[in-house]
Amino acid sequence: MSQTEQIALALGSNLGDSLTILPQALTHLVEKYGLHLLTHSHWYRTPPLGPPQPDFINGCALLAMTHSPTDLLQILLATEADFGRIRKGKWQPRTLDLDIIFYGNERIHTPQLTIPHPEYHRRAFVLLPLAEIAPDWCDPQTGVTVKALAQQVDGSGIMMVGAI
Ligand code: A4P
Ligand code: MG
Repeated sequence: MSQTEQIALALGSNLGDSLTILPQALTHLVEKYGLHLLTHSHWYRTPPLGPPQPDFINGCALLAMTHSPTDLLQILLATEADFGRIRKGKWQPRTLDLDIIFYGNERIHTPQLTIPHPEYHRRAFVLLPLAEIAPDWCDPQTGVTVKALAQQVDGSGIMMVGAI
């Protein structure tokens, strides 16, 4: 059995009933795949980064599990598919996007997986919810805390919408 790792997950949705889909996706990860949910953030309505498309609902969660990074990615891709995600190309509206931000203290660079997530440190829609639940988590590459990164991004237009 591998050792237990803590992971930080970013969740996003801008198609369908996003405020129902996101908490259901967390329940799915627990009930179908045995991941242990430690905590999750509030849900936030966020303006789209990139081409014009509907606003997103975003949030973050901390989970514990013994899966390897590649097994975890397969679980996340299968969960996205279970929630009706159809891949039509980059930056298309989606019912569910699950991105691994941190996997313990590991740094991973393979064709399939980059951890820490390569863009998270620029994205207010990840950093604001993540700073709620993991302000002191240090980026394994730079040593900078989530709280410090969150203070450097422009969070205008981002609104908390959901109850915990
Ligand atoms: N992959 C590599 N590293 C990771 C990782 N750390 N976590 C690979 C998860 N996946 C990772 O993902 C494509 C492949 O990335 C995966 O199969 C895996 O092998 P995808 O979800 O199909 O691709 P995508 O999401 O369409 O493209 P991309 O580049 O991941 O888009 P982003 O960067 O996720 O951006 N605006 C707001 N406000 N909120 C959002 O959530 N999201 C996007 C999508 C654009 N604008 C947004 C939001
Ligand atoms: Mg993704």
